[in-house]
Amino acid sequence: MSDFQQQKNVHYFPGHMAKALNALGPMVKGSDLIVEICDARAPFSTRNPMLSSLIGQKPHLLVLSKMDKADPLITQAWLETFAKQGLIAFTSDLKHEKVINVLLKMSVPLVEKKRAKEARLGMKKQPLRLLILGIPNVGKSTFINNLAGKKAARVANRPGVTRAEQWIKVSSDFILLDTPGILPMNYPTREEAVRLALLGSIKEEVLPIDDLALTLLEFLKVNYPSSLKERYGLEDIALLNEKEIYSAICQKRGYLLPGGAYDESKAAQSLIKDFQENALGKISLERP
Ligand SMILES: Nc1nc2c(ncn2[C@@H]2O[C@H](COP(=O)(O)OP(=O)(O)OP(=O)(O)O)[C@@H](O)[C@H]2O)c(=O)[nH]1
Ligand SMILES: [Mg+2]
Repeated sequence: MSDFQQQKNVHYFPGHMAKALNALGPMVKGSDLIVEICDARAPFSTRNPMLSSLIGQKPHLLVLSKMDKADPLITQAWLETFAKQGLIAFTSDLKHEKVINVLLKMSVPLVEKKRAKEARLGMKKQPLRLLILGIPNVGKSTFINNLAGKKAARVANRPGVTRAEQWIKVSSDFILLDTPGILPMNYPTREEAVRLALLGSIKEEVLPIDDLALTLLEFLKVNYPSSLKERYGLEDIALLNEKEIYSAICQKRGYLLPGGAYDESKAAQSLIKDFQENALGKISLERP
């Protein structure tokens, strides 16, 4: 068994996923609209395909977070793909854009039934109860803060949810569960696990950093050669193998070990950091 397989077994023991999903049942039950968040740079790996069976017929909206970090053309292609699947989705920079208006607009078709029922019963329009769901690090808390802001008023517990959880009144349209539901990760393949680690959803320590960087480098070489060229001042990237690219980075940056050999580990680390901080530009790791 490879190191990764062994680690995988530690982190993804059987039954874990079903248990984690089932635990979300009461939260789902108590809400009107599920807001699933995934990372726009890898909307496949950062979603859990089991979610749809958990939420059944509940209205469901998908947010592709970190728009500011993702390749805009690829994000657009993802949105079109989701639209074809009948899944309402939008993308956002949750750190800098207010989401309430887009949320309001997107939720209209999803809650027609609820609104029709209220009208039939002569009831006033009730605020929608939102539940935020997503795997680790996709932006769930940022989304909640974005909506609720600092002035968020806490409203009483509602039946069906754990006492520790509070509903926050956002506006006359929305109330929000203050704790997001953490979705378990799908059992990732090695390739998916690398992406999840690069995006911070799996602890980087789970995979050797040199492996992460090498996979990233191979990917960038094929998909974003000009970003590599520009960032590190490289020529004819197609003619260089990975080791030669590392050497070139070390040379440009002065990453040398005592004795003068190239410090490839340092080049690997800075490659990952550059990707994560968008020093290589807007990069998506998965296309539809
Ligand atoms: N650039 C950018 N950063 C974002 C965006 N959304 C979230 N982040 C950042 O991503 C990181 C994770 O965001 P959180 O809101 O803590 O994610 P979470 O899903 O609550 O994470 P856990 O609680 O660990 O599961 C933080 O550093 C956020 O600032 C976004 O749209 N754009
Ligand atoms: Mg959080």
